[in-house]
Amino acid sequence: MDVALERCFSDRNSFYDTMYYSVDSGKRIRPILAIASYEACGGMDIESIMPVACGLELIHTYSLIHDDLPSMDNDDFRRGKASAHKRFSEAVAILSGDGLFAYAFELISKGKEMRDEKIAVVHAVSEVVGPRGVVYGQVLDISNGQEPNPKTLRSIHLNKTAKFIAVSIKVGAIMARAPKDKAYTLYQAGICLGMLFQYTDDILDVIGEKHKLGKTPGKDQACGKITAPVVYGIDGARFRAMRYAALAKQKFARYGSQFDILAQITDFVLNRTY
Ligand code: GRG
Repeated sequence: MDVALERCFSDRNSFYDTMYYSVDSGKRIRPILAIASYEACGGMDIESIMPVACGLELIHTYSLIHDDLPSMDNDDFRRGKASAHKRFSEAVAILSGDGLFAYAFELISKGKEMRDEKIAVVHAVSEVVGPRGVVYGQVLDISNGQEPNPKTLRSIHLNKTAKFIAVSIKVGAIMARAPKDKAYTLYQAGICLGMLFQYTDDILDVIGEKHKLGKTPGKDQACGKITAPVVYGIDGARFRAMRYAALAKQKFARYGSQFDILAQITDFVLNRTY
């Protein structure tokens, strides 16, 4: 994955180096999910899913750059190093995010083969990262004065994180030409995995270590965020995380042992320390 991403940024103008600074490192969960789902759905041509997988990582990186900006979460540390606005400037960080967002769709849509599938991927991804997904989730996340209750929490987690993780799995199914109902069920499994992902993110913000996380823990509490530990307590959050993991695995298991890898990724997310 890292090599494929590196290739997307080599031999281009110097701004690609600036953008690559933020892309370099990270867990690569979203592209890994796309590839795992593609292969589990019977996809055989890794070259066809790779640009889609890279595009997902670029969109995710864009969201991290903008999330760290002083006007958003104001975080100086990301992926174990200075965040983009600290390393460059706020203006360059904003432009890096903008550049990555556009470049992602260029990569996804490039080439004459599999036009219909690529259009479906562009549609599915743009739907969940926009005002009915990540952007909306971020608006909720930075809004003050909301009631810290289960409903608000679910809405933030679902939009900010879960839909994007779910679509990463769905696009693997689309590129493998899986039946629509299978892609839909996998998306639902991905929602459970995505909720689990944000639960563990919230928990790690309380109990995680900076050198492992590569980002600053304790930010949620400092910013008065509505998180799973705030709403349910640490033990309640852990319990619910386990329930989401079990639900996700149950849905993956429906499609047989080819999907074991997605169950294993679910366990990794449940037990992660970074
Ligand atoms: C339109 C995509 C888009 C963004 C604009 C700034 C913004 C709106 C949204 C921020 C969304 C955000 C940062 C959600 C948090 C999701 C999350 C848990 C991020 C951490 O992901 P990891 O742990 O990070 O996968 P690494 O560094 O490992 O890739």
